[in-house]
Amino acid sequence: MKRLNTTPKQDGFRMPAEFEKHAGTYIIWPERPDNWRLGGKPAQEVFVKVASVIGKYEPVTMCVSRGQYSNARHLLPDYVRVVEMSNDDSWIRDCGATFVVNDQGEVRGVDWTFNAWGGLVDGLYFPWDQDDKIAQKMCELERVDSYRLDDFILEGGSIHVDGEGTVMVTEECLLSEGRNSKMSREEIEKVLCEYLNCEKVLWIPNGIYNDETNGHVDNMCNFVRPGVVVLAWTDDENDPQYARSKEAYEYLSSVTDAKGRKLEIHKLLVPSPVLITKEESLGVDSVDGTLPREEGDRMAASYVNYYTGNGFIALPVFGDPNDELAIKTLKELYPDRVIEPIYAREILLGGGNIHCITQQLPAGK
Ligand code: KQY
Repeated sequence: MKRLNTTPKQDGFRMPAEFEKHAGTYIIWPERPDNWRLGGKPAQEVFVKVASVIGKYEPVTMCVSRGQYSNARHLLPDYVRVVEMSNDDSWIRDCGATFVVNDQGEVRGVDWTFNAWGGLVDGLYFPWDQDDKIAQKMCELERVDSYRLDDFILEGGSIHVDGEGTVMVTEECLLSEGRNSKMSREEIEKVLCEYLNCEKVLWIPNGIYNDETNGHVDNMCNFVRPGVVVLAWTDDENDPQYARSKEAYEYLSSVTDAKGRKLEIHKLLVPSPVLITKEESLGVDSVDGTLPREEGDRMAASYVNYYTGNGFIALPVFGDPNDELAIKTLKELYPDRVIEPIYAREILLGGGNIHCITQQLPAGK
């Protein structure tokens, strides 16, 4: 498979929105004991659930280390394809390929440099070299050519596109010191527009409070369709999330997208603060260089971290009264998709949620 020296924009390829048709979904199996409690066993149960639900709607590929291959193959239904793939952890949204398509239905991959959310500045584990190879391996499996950016660090969870020329990011993440700190905001915009084939970048100031990814947009705001977004929200003015959501709301109300549309903004209330328990904290191995999980720490819980697929929404729920409200809101926003709520506390304990563990392969024509 070729590594290309041009850009998707030059070649007529664009990143499709997640709500466009998929050819499938990729996931990586969780196992590292310094991120997932009890050697990853409770998380594996939820990953099986996520893969099984998504697999009802579109083909799922589960990438699994050599050591976990037999266990994963045993636990997953036979309609999930299991392939052996070395990895450092299970966040394929962030380290995997961002796929782009052209009008002929051809698919290619964008392979950003991955540095575990901030490298040696404020990254979440070390090393991350196996994760940085995942995108190329996905492209090889799919037999598609790819664009590799050796000098640009980006995670897939830090961007959302509407498929019509708009990309949405947060300043907190894209301008963080551990990523492309030598580049100006304008230079970063240029790379995003060339490699996603966009015309306009929307810069939300901040993401979810205490989000260890430096505020990925995929936990804060998502495109329902072009011109329509959902935003994580709280009405509690004493919650540190309030100022973040309010600022985002004001920003999004003041801008237009690439097509000149004002945005229709729907608020999605976050659950009440979700804190790590003592038992959960004790289940995680302590390793120098990996972010510790301390009792009482607030996790970055948000319903916005849902995954949109062919005919469904895989929605993380937390056993909170706001779960029902999130289900109701999304049912109204997505009348043609089945809302699939999945109790996702175990994924949250690892630092992300359902969107962070899934990466879509777009359908060609
Ligand atoms: O995209 C994400 N939210 C992933 C977070 C990774 C956490 C690693 N411990």
